[in-house]
Amino acid sequence: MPTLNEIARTMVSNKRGILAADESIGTMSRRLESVDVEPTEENRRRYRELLLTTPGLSDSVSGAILSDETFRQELSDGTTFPNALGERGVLAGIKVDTGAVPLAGAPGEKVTEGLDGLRARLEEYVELGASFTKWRAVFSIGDGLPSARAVHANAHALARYAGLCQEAGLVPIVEPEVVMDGDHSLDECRQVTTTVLRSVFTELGLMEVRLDGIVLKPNMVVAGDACSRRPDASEVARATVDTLHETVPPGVPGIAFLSGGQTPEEATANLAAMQEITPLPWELTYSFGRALVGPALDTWRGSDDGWEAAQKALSERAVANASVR
Ligand code: 5MM
Repeated sequence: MPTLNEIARTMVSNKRGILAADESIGTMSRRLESVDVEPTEENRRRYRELLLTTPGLSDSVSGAILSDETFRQELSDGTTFPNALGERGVLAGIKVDTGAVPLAGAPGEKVTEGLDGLRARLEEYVELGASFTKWRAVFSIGDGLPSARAVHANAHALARYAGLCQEAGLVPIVEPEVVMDGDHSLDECRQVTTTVLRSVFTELGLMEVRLDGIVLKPNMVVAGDACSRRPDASEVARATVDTLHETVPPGVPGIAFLSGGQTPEEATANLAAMQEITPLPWELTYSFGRALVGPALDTWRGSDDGWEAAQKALSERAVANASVR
């Protein structure tokens, strides 16, 4: 049995990254509707089959994060999704949070739930073939936001989740996302990301989570999507790496960024600019969702005729991100 550290290092090394295909049923249904595909269980399954059977996927992708629905589904040939990934040399991951809900007393802010019964769910996911897990907390930047209580509640939940996963032999991806929505500057994003990451690592420490057995999945430090000044890739890279140096202990094996609404090209360029800053104590790679699968979904549009072209579109993005080192 590989150790937590060995699994974590496999997830972030050798130029490979992690495919985030764990959209909840609601999010995936909306994405299918956006390309005129009926949001049925079977269409969600077909789309995930398309992504995960892409030829050569394991050259650039070390692991794929799935949702509970997909984890229990099968390819057309009857192989379960976790087994199909294993056969292709890709680790199977499972999103185990149950979503973000409004946080009491904190208007406009959310706390991620899913701790109740998590120990038993993790045991089942291990049986089904999971090697790692994911939990995402979201933080908005705004007037007085994020509040101290939202930062603390979410960091505490992330640490409790991470502890339970390690107890079950699963590597937790710890995903605190400061979202891009808003007109905040790069510097404001940097300040909030610093506060959030400091709180997350304080809580991980209190919970005695082994830092060599996690993967951190943060946002890049970028300006809000409505900010008039658009920092270039070198500014984003410098601000992000400086923030990580201030907050992330060197014992963490790797950092796999979310894309957060950046275009595929922006996300790749920002990652490439970070790879030019050396030396770094951690591996830096990608765990993109939309920036990896967006072009494939747009190409497929539910048609069997578009299947191969869609797989090629995914492959191109994965290779582009894996080639930046
Ligand atoms: C793929 O989307 C993930 C699940 O989102 P919901 O549970 O809200 O449907 C999401 O956590 C994703 O893994 C991260 O946000 C990274 O995706 P992006 O598109 O930001 O790279």
